[in-house]
Amino acid sequence: MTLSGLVTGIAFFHYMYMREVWITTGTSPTVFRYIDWLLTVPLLMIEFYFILSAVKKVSSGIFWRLLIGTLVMLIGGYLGEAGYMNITAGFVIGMAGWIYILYEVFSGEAGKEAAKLRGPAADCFNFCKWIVTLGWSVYPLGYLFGYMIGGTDEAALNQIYNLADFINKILFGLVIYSTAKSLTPASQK
Ligand SMILES: *C/C=C(C)/C=C/C=C(C)/C=C/C1=C(C)CCCC1(C)C
Repeated sequence: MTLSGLVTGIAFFHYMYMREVWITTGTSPTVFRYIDWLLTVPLLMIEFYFILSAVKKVSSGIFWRLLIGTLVMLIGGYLGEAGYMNITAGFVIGMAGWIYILYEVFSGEAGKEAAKLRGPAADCFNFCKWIVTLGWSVYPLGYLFGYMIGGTDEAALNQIYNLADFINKILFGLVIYSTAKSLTPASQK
């Protein structure tokens, strides 16, 4: 719950800055967005590790692999968006990082450990897994429509990224909240 609070709190502050950049310059607040993602996405990844480690002993390799996937995904995306790398190359590297994360949560050690669980922790892991698959698919779509299909469209890019952040950060928090509630003994509620 603390992590979810941090994620939405950090995003709140960055959105204040991003709003300012958009209003005063009319350009995409790419640097602020990636600083935000670089902080909040690893926190969401730690969440996967915590869901598992709350109910069983798991290796920290899960956390490190998810972190590596996150860094590859975000660094690729940033280099492409900020113009340090070809747009398509940045996209391909970003996609590779995301696919690596999906592999870990579906079929890697994290996925295998989660498959052995039952009850609220298992439901939570599964729900979060689908957020990372379906909810997160909106980001590469934003990149595609923002830079690759029909030239650069910063307004579309920002609308899609804003919507994705809104859905994904809040939904993750709500799932964790409902799981924490189900795992809390009645005497402590
Ligand atoms: C709270 C912020 C979140 C959950 C941000 C997630 C960002 C992504 C899943 C970004 C993914 C990208 C790709 C899969 C390929 C193209 C480049 C990115 C970085 C937009």
